[in-house]
Amino acid sequence: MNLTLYGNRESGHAYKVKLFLALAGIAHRYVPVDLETPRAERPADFRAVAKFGEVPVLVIDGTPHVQSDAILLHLARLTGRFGGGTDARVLEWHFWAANRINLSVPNLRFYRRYPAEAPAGAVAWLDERARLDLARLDEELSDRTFLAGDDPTTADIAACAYLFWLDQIGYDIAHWPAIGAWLDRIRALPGWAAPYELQAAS
Ligand SMILES: N[C@@H](CCC(=O)N[C@@H](CS)C(=O)NCC(=O)O)C(=O)O
Repeated sequence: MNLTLYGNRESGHAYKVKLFLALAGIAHRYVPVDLETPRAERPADFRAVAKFGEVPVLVIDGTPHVQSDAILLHLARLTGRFGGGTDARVLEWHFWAANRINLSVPNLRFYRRYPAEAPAGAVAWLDERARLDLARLDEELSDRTFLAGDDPTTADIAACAYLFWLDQIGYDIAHWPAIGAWLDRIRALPGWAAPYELQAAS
């Protein structure tokens, strides 16, 4: 497979894809995209493949793939790694993560960094929702090793990404000990590296 990943070091969504490739030991080209450049002025090669104008985009043998969860599941089906992309429990966690923790935590992180851009009431709403989502995840992880059982799957990769940055929103991981232990298990997987390490260039 010939792979090119378009990402950005501040994007946890791109980190998910980079992390899958790192954990699976899959060689690829990484192209950082400057997201501060207006969409219409981003490089032509990126605009040509980015259906929704966002990172990540993973181009596989010339075919662009977008939406991090869809990319993870596609990679799992292609490689047979991290759950294989078809298990019902894994799919449930992908949809939960997309709708809950990967909505609340990334947006809260963004508005904590750029408070002037936050619509009225957004930070309070996101803070409440992020705490609910973290509590739910913590409860789930209290009795098992990974989200869908004993082995790591794409669901873990999808749900963990932004949680390595909880300190950036002023949260102390000690409040969610099962999540902390789960993140440690993910850190221990061969090939793991932190978000800013994996997507070093901005
Ligand atoms: N649902 C998408 C979200 C992707 C997304 O929000 N990407 C952000 C970076 S984290 C982006 O490219 N923002 C730049 C822009 O919207 O112009 C996914 O999971 O891939």
